[in-house]
Amino acid sequence: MNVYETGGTRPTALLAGPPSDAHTWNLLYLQLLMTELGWQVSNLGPCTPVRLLVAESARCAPDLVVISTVNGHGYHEGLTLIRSLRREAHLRDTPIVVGGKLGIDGPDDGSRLKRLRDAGYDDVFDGDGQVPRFQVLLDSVRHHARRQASPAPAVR
Ligand code: B12
Repeated sequence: MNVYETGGTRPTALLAGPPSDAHTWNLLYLQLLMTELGWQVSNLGPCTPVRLLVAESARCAPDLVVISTVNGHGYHEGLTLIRSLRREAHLRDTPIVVGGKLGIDGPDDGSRLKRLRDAGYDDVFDGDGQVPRFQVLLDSVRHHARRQASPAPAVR
């Protein structure tokens, strides 16, 4: 069980690029950012097969799964990917987010983002300038995970 206090275990994240996406520096950037913020990050790298993502998340039960994609296939591939992940019992309630450059015509009017959320992402970070909002999400997941990790007070 994770205990996110001094000396305890840090919150954990699985980070991956989807199967078609060969870009790497986006993943390294996020890995460094999250590590600096106190997370323990397992970076599965670019072009991560869905089977590997499913198997690794079963093995390490992360507090958060982060999908980063910049090659422009993010909307379409992101939909297929989240449907596959949410079919797995162990990933039904895990926070999963996607971000990067999701399309090829810039951030959209919101309708594609809504489809991604409706399909199962907890949040979507499309386009530049999303990192501050992502940090808020990280804080919120960390607090939630810490509450779950704390034993309930004894009732007398
Ligand atoms: C280097 C590069 C490549 C290299 C990648 C090498 C490697 N091993 O990484 C190579 C040559 C392989 C490549 C290939 C392609 N690329 Co390229 N590539 C780039 C380039 C020049 C730099 C990317 C980079 O490293 N940036 C540095 C990192 C740190 O920044 P970043 O990726 O933008 O990530 C930031 C944000 O997006 C954000 N972010 C990313 N993910 C997430 C997730 C979350 C949760 C959050 C909050 C934020 C976030 O945070 C990061 C820091 O700010 C960009 C153009 C550019 N100047 O950005 C094009 C670019 C990404 N490529 C592009 C394209 C189209 C391709 C190809 C399809 C080209 C082709 N026709 O073959 C292929 C796709 C290959 C594939 N299978 O994926 C387009 C994508 C278009 C779009 N989405 O609008 C870009 C934007 C170029 C362009 N202007 O058209 N590419």
